[in-house]
Amino acid sequence: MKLVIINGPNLNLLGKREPEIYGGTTFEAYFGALKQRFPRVELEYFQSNIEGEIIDKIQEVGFDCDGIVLNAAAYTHTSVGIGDAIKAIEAPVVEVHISNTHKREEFRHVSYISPVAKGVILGFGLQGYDLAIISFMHL
Ligand code: CA2
Repeated sequence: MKLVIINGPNLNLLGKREPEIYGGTTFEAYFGALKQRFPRVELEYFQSNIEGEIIDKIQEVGFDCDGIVLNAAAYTHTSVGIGDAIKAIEAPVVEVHISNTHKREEFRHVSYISPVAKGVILGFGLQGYDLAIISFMHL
């Protein structure tokens, strides 16, 4: 099984800024441990701060993998383009957020991803990515 994790803007700062909200672990360190926990899953990781690059990546892998784990970060709440890209591909997308966006500002309660996602996982910290991978497994 091949899964692609796509992270959106500013998630490259994980573990480096605002640890009280997003934790103290860098995504690279977490991703290394994640690959060890799921040795039979082929995992790819992509991060971009640029909306068009995220859309390009969704289109590139969307016909070629078994699923996408997407944290579109701030673009979640604004991007019709990312929502349209998800609609256009074959691979199912699981939306992940590290924080519980419903406990935060109202603008974070809106998601252009949720209506086109297979499911949504939020508020479990980085563990949400583990849960998203498990959701693709036929147990
Ligand atoms: O909780 C999440 O995963 C979010 O997608 C994170 C986004 C935020 O805009 C969404 O509403 C919820 C922000 C990512 C910013 O990441 C940072 C990490 C460390 C330091 C600063 C920002």
